[in-house]
Amino acid sequence: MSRVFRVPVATTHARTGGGTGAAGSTGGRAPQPAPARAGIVAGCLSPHPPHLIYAENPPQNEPRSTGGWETLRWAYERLRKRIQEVHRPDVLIVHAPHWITMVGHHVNCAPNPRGISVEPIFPHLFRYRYDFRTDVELGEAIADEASGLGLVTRKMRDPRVRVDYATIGALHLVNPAWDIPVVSLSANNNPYFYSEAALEEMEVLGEATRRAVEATGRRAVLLASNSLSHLHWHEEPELPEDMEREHPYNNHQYRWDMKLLEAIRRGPTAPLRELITEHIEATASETKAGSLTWMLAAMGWPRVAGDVLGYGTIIGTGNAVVEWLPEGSPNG
Ligand code: 2X7
Ligand code: FE2
Repeated sequence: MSRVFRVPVATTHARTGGGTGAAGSTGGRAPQPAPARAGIVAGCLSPHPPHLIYAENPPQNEPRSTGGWETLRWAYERLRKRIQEVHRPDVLIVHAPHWITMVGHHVNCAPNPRGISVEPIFPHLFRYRYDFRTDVELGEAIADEASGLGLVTRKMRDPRVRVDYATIGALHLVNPAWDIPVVSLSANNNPYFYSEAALEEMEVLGEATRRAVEATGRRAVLLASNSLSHLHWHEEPELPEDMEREHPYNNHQYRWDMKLLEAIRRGPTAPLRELITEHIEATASETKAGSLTWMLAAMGWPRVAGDVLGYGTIIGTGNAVVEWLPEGSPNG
């Protein structure tokens, strides 16, 4: 296990392992910065459509593009800067709708997932080689807390299981250097079997996540890997990144996304509980998988406004990059 998982709470922000782990051996050097606060330091809505990574042309992704979807990619650029410079997390915890588990909630506890992730509908856009570290101690703690709260939970330890593109997409877009350990959570797909969204369990998973983060003393950024309105075209242009063809699926979908985003920008978050469900019913929103509800529940439905960094459509679906800070955050 890496040293970063064992350092005391007060130094956990030094994720790159540089200076602070050696406290006590610094001799006459300049004093260390004030210890960073542990806990959930930010929550982000971080959508994963494969088009965004395709458009970025990172070396890990095989297909090449000429760009596209810039407003969303620039929003991610700003989010990355905040994560690097302000939040400085020990760990990124991601809940993703395309790691679907039929029974219960699974936590990836494989220490070093490696492989190639392929988007099944858009394999011409996303064939991505990944190789990252898991914060196994925190992953296990989340699974234990979730079991203790009555959720069916599984620690997934098989390194051969392919990591889905919604997990990889959100993680790459917030941290393309992959230098922050990860915990990834599956989406139990029960909501898709019932006409009503069944989000109550996500409240419990959120509570379990918060307890585990606090018990292990991590500084965590949470990622809800969801698109918003979720109807998309069945045909794509010859050039997938032809932006002349990109626009909302229809005005109904767009207006509902704006209704949700206006409420997010207004704050507080508590009214979103109801509104997320209404938005799902109106737009087939991908938040039905529960990632957004999990994240806001983990943050205790804070009495804050969310910062919408950008909105754009991808093959007709609505996507927003949003950051929430916890109540009373020094960075608020
Ligand atoms: O997974 C997705 C998505 N959420 C939205 C648009 C297009 C493709 O993949
Ligand atoms: Fe998706």
